[in-house]
Amino acid sequence: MKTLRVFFWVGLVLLGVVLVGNAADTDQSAYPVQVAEQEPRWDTADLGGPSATGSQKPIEPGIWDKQYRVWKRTPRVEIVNTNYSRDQVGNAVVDIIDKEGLKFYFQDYTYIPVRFEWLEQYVLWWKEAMANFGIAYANDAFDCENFARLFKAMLDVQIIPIELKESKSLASATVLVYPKNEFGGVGPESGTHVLNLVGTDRGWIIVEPQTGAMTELSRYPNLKHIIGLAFG
Ligand SMILES: [Ca+2]
Repeated sequence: MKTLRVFFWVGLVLLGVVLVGNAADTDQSAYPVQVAEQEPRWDTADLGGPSATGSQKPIEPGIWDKQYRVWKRTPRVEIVNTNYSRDQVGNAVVDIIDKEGLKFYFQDYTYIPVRFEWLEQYVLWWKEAMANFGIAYANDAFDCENFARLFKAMLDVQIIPIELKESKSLASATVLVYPKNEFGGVGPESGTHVLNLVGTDRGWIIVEPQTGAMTELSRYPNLKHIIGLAFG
């Protein structure tokens, strides 16, 4: 009987250990892990912001041209035979915006404009590509700066087939702005907005990549609210 009693107590203690262990495991695996709010330890420019919204038509995937049964390429880029240094680009844009404290980001040294008619064709292709590829607004996940970066990247890549004697890139930039006034179906809104700027033989052209709207930089209704420009 004594042996049985010892087994009973040992069994009870082991059961207790198992139960307590399980309870601890449950606590440790609790999801989601709560992380205390932290103050950011870096300086940040607000690079995003609310942007155009609106219901989207159902997307037809692919950029297959049903009429010609081919993948539609971009219209071949037509460049202007003029080189601008980054200083010339910056000064020309500053003269038009005429505002203190503009921020410029240049990664290259020499820039070439495109023909305005080509830009018009490219924007038409871009609008069709957006519809066919399903490039659509999705809150922060794909909003103004995402549209602007993709528009710029797709435009910049057009230079690759062109034989160039010197190192240069297309004169295109993303523009960070406070959208105080409506332009191209976007705004007015609080926060910040990002859209595109392209150098052409008819001057600097603002493009709203979400809608394809275009205007001369000097006529852009938020000209005085531009914060900075990022060139390639
Ligand atoms: Ca975003």
